[in-house]
Amino acid sequence: PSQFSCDHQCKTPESWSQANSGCGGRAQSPINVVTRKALVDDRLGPFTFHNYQQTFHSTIKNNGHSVQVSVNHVATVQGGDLLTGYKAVQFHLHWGKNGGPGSEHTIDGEQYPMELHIVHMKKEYTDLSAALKDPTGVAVLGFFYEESRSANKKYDNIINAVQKITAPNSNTSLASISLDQLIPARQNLTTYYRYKGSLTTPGCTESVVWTLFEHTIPLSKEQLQVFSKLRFPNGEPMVGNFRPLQPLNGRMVYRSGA
Ligand code: SG4
Ligand code: ZN
Repeated sequence: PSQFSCDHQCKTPESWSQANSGCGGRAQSPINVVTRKALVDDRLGPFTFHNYQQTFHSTIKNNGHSVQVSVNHVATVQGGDLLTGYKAVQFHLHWGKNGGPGSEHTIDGEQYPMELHIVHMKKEYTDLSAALKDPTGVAVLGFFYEESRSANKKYDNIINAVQKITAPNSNTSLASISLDQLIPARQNLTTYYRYKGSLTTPGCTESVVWTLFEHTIPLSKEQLQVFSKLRFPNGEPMVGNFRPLQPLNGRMVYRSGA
């Protein structure tokens, strides 16, 4: 079944597990990271990114749950104790209402206004459904946003495009975008948290190696508020598209040694 096969049977995240047994698993995402309980692990070294600087042409769409951009060229991440290389598939965001709390993960109970997920799969796979059968088949890099006084120019093209896709299932082209324009500079990517979890939407498959970077991405209040203009398929404003926190159930969260 497709990951959103339960759209009709289970309207709220609390009832997802009724139609999607995966969503009732023991290693679900998102979680609250308690930083003083995170185990510092020296194996969590720096990442190597390939082709993150490369610009590509893509489409940005309101897919009914989020804003999503597919990655149309081969960009990979390795290192950071990922064991193998993973290639970027797409990125999407989770946010709150008018710039209010909206991230999926929280750090010591703090919920940020927005969270970026760059979804990757192991290089050997050609589609995500195959990767989702592998307990470490998917690697999601998660980044938090913080409200800043000035606008973040690197997000101008995305923010402009978002204003054109407020209607559900609409899309528009992005002439030139790179993954690097989205994320902090390399030297700010050495501190991060790592744990094993799941997709945060049905079927909530437990095949995700999660990395959450400590360094935040600045966006102005005006830029954050643009996302609240988007609409869900039912006509309601697309706000609060984050899943509630899930229990750790004894899982360990690791912190990079750097
Ligand atoms: C969002 O709804 C994305 O739009 C989905 O992408 C994504 O599903 C889903 O979140 C779960 O991903 O990183 N938050 S998450 O765990 O990437 C997948 C699509 O609908 C499979 C393709
Ligand atoms: Zn996500």
